[in-house]
Amino acid sequence: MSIMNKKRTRNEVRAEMLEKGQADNVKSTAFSRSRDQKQCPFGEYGTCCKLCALGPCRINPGKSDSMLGICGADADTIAARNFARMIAAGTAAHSDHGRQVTRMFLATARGELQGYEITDNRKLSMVAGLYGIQTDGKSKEKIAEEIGVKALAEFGQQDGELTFLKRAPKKRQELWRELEIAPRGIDREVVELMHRTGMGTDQDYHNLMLQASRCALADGWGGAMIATELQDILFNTPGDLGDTRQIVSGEVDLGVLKDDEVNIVMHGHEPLLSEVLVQASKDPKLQELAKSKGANGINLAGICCTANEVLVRHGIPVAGNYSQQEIAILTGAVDVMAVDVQCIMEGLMNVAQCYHTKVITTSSKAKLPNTIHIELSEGNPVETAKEIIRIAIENYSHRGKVNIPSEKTDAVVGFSHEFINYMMGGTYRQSYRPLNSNIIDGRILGVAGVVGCDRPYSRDLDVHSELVKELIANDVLVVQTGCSALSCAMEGLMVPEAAYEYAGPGLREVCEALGIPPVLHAGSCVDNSRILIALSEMVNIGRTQSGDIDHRVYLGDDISDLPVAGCCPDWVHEKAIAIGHYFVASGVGTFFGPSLQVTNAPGFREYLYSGIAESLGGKWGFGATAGEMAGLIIDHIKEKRSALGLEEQKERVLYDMEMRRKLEVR
Ligand code: BF8
Ligand code: SF4
Repeated sequence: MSIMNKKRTRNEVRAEMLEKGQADNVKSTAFSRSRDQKQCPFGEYGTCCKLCALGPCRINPGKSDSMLGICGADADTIAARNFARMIAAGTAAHSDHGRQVTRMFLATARGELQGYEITDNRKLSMVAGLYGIQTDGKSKEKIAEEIGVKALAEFGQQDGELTFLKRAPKKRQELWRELEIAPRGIDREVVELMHRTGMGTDQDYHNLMLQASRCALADGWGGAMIATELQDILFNTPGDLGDTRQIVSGEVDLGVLKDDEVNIVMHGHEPLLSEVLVQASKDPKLQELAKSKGANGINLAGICCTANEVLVRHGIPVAGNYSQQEIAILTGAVDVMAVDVQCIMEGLMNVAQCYHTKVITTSSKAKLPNTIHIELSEGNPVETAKEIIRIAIENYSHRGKVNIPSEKTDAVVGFSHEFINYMMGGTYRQSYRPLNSNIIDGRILGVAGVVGCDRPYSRDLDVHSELVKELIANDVLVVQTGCSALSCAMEGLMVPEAAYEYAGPGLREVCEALGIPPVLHAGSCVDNSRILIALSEMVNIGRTQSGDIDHRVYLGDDISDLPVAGCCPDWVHEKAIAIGHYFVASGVGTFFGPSLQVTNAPGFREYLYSGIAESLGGKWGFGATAGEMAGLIIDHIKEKRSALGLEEQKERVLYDMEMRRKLEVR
């Protein structure tokens, strides 16, 4: 396996494809539109309010102390309401995904749905245990049905607490209860936050952020976690395949598209669609049909988070991340792009119209004009998948000029919480103990979760890999999800060899011993919930059964004590803000860039960057560049280390301009 199989930088490839687009009469792409759009400073700095028809009211940068909206709202209130509404929207997105998965899970358990089955028995019994379901003598379908009923009820629950909160360290749970931010029901927290951010309701941003925290926690420990766990039961936990455990490898980047095969690109988020497409594509009749049309086979590739889902479970190749969705079509080789929900650019249609590509929508929640709509059937999803594949096969012969860049990279992926546990200790001694002890002895400085979106800007350096390379050079183990993970995979950071090339000596030694990359791909954006569980586990093993500290592995009693950080270096979607805030409310220092839409609200901004830590332990931070974010993360981890009394063994490896220049994007 080579990490050096790229001839050109991603920027060069992109430039060539965008030129092809121009020649093919594509009017615009996100790259050209992002040059044409001038961002409004009021929105960018967080102080535009359009909550009511007296506005929009805008607080002028520089005059924010004196200016007020017509109702009297100040810059801090306006920015806080905008911020909180993003949290509500992000929570709604992940949780509605979780709800859909739960509905399909329940239908599968009841035998009402063909194409899915209850696959991961280990996770089935673990989740049953959490819900207090007695499993003795029951079939797996019966257990799953009981789980499905309980999980579905949590969306509409009015009182009490979400079940998965009890997976957090005890001290964290107590803090949530003390602050009265333990989420009661998923939908309730979203609705209440929407209510409280409306005109004339909650105008104390401290109070508002309490509800924003409760809502975000309903995402991370609720909707998103339910999505992850039930998807795992249906489709297998990445890296944990019943009796065998193995990580998978896959290829990433435009070079995965094939000249001589029918290319179907799956784009969106819910693996309900992509999983049945994977199954259906193996149907010998469809393979035959493809051959009869002159194609050598059927090639599936993913975009965005649904790509992550099938990459980490099956090694299905990935054509790209968010910013690459239009570029995939520019190759002229995409016969069908099948989409479900979230992060689907409306601009796809303009591009697709210049090619033979058919865009097929599959969810009643997300239709695009001038596309084919084939609803993912709630009765027989495999039939829907076959229909989509047949359309792609029929469309194969309509291709015009095709130009598929040869560039692609290998990635070793599938580092679920369960697999990390196993890889550290083997089958009989599964544990995070080796991770904690490597942190204590300084081989690993700490752990950073680098997650989220990527923006369609042309740039010489890729912000994700630039940041991650600096972190691993400083012995920070990196765990990734979302489009950021795909960016680093495309830059060759997810193969074991990357440890030799980029990791600091301590981290390199650990990676070498375990045969793992220094950057671990844990899945899609809802799979950030896996990171919450991993962090809880790092805390929980610090004490023995009887409650005594085990000094060999003790890293504090709460997530907020751990030498870890979160980062979303290139956020786009509101979902990223919801994720950021559930990490903060879980006790993690979380750093975003290259903007944060709170700049011109000094009181609220300072509250997010420091004041909020007094109650939640976690806080927000902002860095405009990869270097700034890396610095903030490393400083934060070092602060946590010194609070734990861990001796500092080394200085930060600073990436100066010279070193940055050497980090050329492959
Ligand atoms: O849910 S990372 S651009 S695809 S929002 Fe969207 Fe952002 Fe990508 Fe995944 Ni997550
Ligand atoms: Fe203006 Fe207040 Fe209405 Fe916002 S809620 S638009 S600040 S009047």
